Amino acid sequence: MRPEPQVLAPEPSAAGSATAVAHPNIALIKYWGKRDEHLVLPRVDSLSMTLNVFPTTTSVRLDPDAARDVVTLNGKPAEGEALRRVVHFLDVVRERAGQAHRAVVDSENTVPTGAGLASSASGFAALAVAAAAAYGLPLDATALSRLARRGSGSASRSVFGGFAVWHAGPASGTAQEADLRSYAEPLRVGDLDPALVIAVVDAGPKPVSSRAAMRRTVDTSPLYEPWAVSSKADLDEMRAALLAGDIETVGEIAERNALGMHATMLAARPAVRYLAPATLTALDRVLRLRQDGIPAYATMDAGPNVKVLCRRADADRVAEAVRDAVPDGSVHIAEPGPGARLLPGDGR
Ligand code: 2P0
Repeated sequence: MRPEPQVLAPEPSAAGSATAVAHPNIALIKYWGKRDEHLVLPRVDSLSMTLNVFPTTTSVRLDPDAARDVVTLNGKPAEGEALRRVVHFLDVVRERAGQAHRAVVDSENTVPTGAGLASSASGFAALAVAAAAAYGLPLDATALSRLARRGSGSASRSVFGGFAVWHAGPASGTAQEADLRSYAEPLRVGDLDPALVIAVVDAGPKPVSSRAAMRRTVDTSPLYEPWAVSSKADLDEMRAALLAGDIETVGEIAERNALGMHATMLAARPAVRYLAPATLTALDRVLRLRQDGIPAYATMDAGPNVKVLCRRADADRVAEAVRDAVPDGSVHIAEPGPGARLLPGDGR
């Protein structure tokens, strides 16, 4: 599998409007912890696979007469923290473009309602590509990744299809240097033919936002620093295993990296626990699959859902094995998907 040569970079849009689509990504080496909240600079490098399911489609139209941004998410007016984050992101774009016009943003996200799967990665990747085009910022893929990062860290990786690494950037030096050097780039991998089986555990809303949970973990967990150190080694080993097309080693590293991340949260004060009983049942099923000779490895993010990395040829069997672990949820099979792109014209 080859990395995409480049993401379709937006052309400056004379019309002041653009529509873009982006897909979520799942990290195999996790992003957990920031060193700069304002610039969204992470403490560790991370590595992910962009999915071919659950796209977000977002249109941005400049409105010279409007006094404020109007944001619609899945047909409903955005409010509170969701609105604040989009307006803040548009402010970053406006400052770069030297423009003051407010915008009308309309975003449709296809993640099943209540699935608890992160939509901020696909959401801010699509918004970055659409807003850059609408405001006439001629950004290449690297600059779009850097920009998407300002909305949500994981969005920097959804700018690219397939596998991507997000560089944390230098820990010392000026903020400007750090900002410039923290972006994702596509990663060359060997012959893997992977799938991610997503077991959705229906457990209601998150107890703590990932942003707040990260902060608490970095500030209070005695296990955070050791995990961050081991994550560096995990990334180096993961790169080699991906290049070699060695799905067993890729899976082993991904699973230990994710469990380690959850250990850092469990040791935070007070603890952050996203894993639910059904999560552990699903993990047992994954272990049993391995005992039966099927290479299947689990990863979990800031929620109870389990994503199982396996060979595409084994995905149906893996899906069957985890289905009864999530009686109230659903199971989906995803493969590597495309990077963020502008849709032609201004339409959907
Ligand atoms: C990841 N997660 O690497 C990690 C693993 C969750 C667990 O990226 O604060 O929504 O907007 O930068 O990107 C979730 O964090 O956080 C996330 P912000 P984001 O996928």
